[in-house]
Amino acid sequence: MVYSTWINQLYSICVIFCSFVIYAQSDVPRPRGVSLSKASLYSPTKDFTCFDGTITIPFSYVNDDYCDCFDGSDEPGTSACLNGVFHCTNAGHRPQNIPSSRVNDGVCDCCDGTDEYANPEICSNTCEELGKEARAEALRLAELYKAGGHLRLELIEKGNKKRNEMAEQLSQLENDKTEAEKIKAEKETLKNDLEAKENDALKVYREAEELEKQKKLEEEREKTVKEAMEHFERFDSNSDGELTVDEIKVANVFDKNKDGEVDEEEVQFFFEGHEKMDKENFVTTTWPLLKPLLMMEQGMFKPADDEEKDPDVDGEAEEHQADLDSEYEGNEEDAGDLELQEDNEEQESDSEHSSTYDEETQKLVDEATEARRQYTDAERTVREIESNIRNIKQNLEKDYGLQQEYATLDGQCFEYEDKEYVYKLCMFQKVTQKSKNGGAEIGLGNWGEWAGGDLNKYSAMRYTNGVACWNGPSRMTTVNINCGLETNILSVTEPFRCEYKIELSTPAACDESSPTQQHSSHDEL
Ligand code: MAN
Repeated sequence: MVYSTWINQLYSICVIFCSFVIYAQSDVPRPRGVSLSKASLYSPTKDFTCFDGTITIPFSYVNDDYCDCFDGSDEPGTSACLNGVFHCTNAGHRPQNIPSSRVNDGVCDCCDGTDEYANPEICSNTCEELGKEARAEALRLAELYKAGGHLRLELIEKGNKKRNEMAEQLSQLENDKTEAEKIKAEKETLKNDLEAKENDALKVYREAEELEKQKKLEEEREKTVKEAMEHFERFDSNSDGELTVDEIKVANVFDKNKDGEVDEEEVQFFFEGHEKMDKENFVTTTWPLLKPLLMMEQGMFKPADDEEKDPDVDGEAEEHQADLDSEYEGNEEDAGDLELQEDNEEQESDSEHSSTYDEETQKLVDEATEARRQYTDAERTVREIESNIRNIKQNLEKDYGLQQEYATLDGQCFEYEDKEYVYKLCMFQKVTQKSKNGGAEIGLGNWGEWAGGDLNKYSAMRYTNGVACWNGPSRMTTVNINCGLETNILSVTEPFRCEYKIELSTPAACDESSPTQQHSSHDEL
C-alpha cells in the first residue's frame, strides 16, 4: 500500500514536472505534444486561451494533467483530456497526431517514442529506419507514377480520339437516320398506294369468296332443315305438326342413356321445358341436340376423345384437332370437305394465291408484296440506326475519367484465377465468376459507378446487381484501382459473402496530380 502510494506520487510529480518542461526537439520551443504549426498558440509569457475560445487559463495550467478546456487543447501532452491531440515530431519519418488518451498508456504509438515519456525505456526510436523504408517506397512510387504517367498520357490521347470518333459517328448516324426515315416514309407511301390498288383488285375476289361462303352456308342450312323435317315427321305420329312428350317417349333415339325408356330428364333435355315442339322450335332447339345422337347410332360420329389427340401438338393445334374430332368422323365425304376448306383457308392467308388470280391482279399483288418487303427493310434499317445511336450515346455519357484516360479500357476484359474460380472483369461492362469445376458463369455485378469517394472518385469502381446470392442480396464487386505499368488484376477476394473485391493496376491511374498520390508524397518528410 505504502509502496504503491509512493509510486503514484512519483508518477504525478514526474507528469507535472515533465509536462511543464518546454521541450524543444526542433528549433521552436513548445509544450509537449504541440505541433510546430500550433506552437505560436502556446506562449509561456501569456495566459492560454482554449482553441474553442471558451476559457482563458494561466499558462501554468497547460499540461498540468488536469483538463480545463472543453476541446482538450490545454492538455496536448497528457492523457487528462479525452479529446486532446498529442503531436509526435517523429524526426526522420512522418510526424503524427494521436489521441492524447494514448499518452503514457504503455503502448508505443509514435516511432520516436515520445508518447511514452513516463517510461522512456519501453519505446525505442524507430523513426530513422521507418523513414528510410518510407522514403524508399515513396521513391518507388514516384518512379512508378513517372513511368506510368507517360503511358497514361497515351491512354488520354487515345481516349480523346475514341470519344471524338464516337461523336463523329453519332453525327453521321443522326444524318443516316434522317435519310433512312425519309426512305421509310417513301416506302410507306409506295406500299400504301400499291396496297390500295391490290385491295381494289382483290375486292372482286373477296366478294366472290364471300358470296360463295354465304351460298354454302345457305345450302348447309337448307340441308339441316330438310333433314330435321324428315325426322320431325317421323316422330310426329299423328302428323298434327307438333311433337308432344308422348310422341318422343316412344322414339328410342330420345333415350339418351339407353336404359330402355325416355324419362323426364331426357324429355327436359330435348324440349328444354316446353310441353311440345312445333317445327320451327324443333329445328333450332331439339335437332342440334338430337343429330349427334342419331349420327352416333349410325356410327358416323365419335365424340372428342382425348386419347386420340397427338400429345406433341401445341394448344392451338389441339383445339383444332378437337374441332375436327367433333365433326362427322367416318363420313368420308364430309371429312374431305373439311380438308378442302382447311386448304382453302390456308391459301387465303397465303399472299401468293397465284393460281387463282388473273394476270393483272397477280401483278398488283406481287408489286404490293415487294413494296411491303421494301418497307419492312426500310423500317428495320431505321431501327438498327436508332439502336446504334442509343449505344453510342450511352458510351458518350459514361464517365471515363477527368481526361478520358479510361475510355479505351471500356469493353476490355481481364481474367484472374484462384484455386476455385476464374474471374473476369470487362471494364465498364460486368464482372463474372466461373467455377473451375464447371457450371455456368455467375454475374458478380454490372457496371454501376465510380466509387472512390471524395478524395479520388476514380480510385474505385462499383459493379452492382449481380446474380442474387442464395438467401441473400445481389452479388456486387468493388474494383480498387492503383497505378501500375500494365492493366492487370492483382487479386480477387470475397471479404463478405457475395461481395467481391478486385485490386486492379493500370497506367490510367498513374496521375501524379491525383489527390491520393499527392497525399502520400506530402506525408513523407
Ligand atoms: C458461389 C460463389 C461464391 C459465393 C457462394 C454463395 O459458390 O459465387 O463466391 O460465396 O456462391 O452462396
